Amino acid sequence: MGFKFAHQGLVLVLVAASMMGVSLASREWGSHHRHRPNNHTASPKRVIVGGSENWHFGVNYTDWSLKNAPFYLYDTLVFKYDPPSNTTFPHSVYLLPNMKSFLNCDLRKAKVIANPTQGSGNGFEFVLKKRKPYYLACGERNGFHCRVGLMKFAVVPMRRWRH
Ligand SMILES: *[C@@H]1O[C@H](CO)[C@@H](O)[C@H](O)[C@H]1NC(C)=O
Ligand SMILES: *[C@@H]1O[C@H](CO)[C@@H](O)[C@H](O)[C@H]1NC(C)=O
Ligand SMILES: *[C@@H]1O[C@H](CO)[C@@H](O)[C@H](O)[C@H]1NC(C)=O
Ligand SMILES: [Cu+2]
Repeated sequence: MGFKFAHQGLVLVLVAASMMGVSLASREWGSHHRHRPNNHTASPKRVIVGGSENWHFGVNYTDWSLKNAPFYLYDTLVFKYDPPSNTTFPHSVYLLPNMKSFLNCDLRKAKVIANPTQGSGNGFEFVLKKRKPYYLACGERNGFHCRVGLMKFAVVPMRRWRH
């Protein structure tokens, strides 16, 4: 009972950090992951967003990002989705400017980084080049995929120390 409660508390902290961008200073962010065995000498990884689910409506990508954290600088996120020629529900990838637009799925100032055709084949690759929060979402149906389809997540790449 007590353990389960404590565990849920930790999950809530992680979710809060992810959803709200709480204290995104790397020191704080890193501390949330101190219990994980980070391999700082590993080379950048190429991560398929959603794993075998790829990028589609209804997958909880916040949950996915928490389970796949931490991400490091120069890691590559790969977004895979069917092109409009092969699906009636195309997707896309937008970069949202800040936490508020992310929480509201407000696309007005968002930047398209991959249009509906760019996720086919080997997928669209996005390299995390800066130490800043990246707010990513599907932009289809004016934010409906983001809001209702849970197609959004935030990542803050950490520095990978070299020894
Ligand atoms: C860390 O990653 C490097 C490169 O992938 C690997 O050679 C090394 O064995 C890993 N170390 C640990 C402790 O997992
Ligand atoms: C998505 O996952 C997060 C983190 O596990 C969780 O807090 C949230 O409630 C989930 N959202 C839905 C709609 O299931
Ligand atoms: C579209 O679907 C067809 C038939 O399933 C498949 O052969 C083709 O490779 C698909 N094209 C793309 C771009 O995914
Ligand atoms: Cu979508």
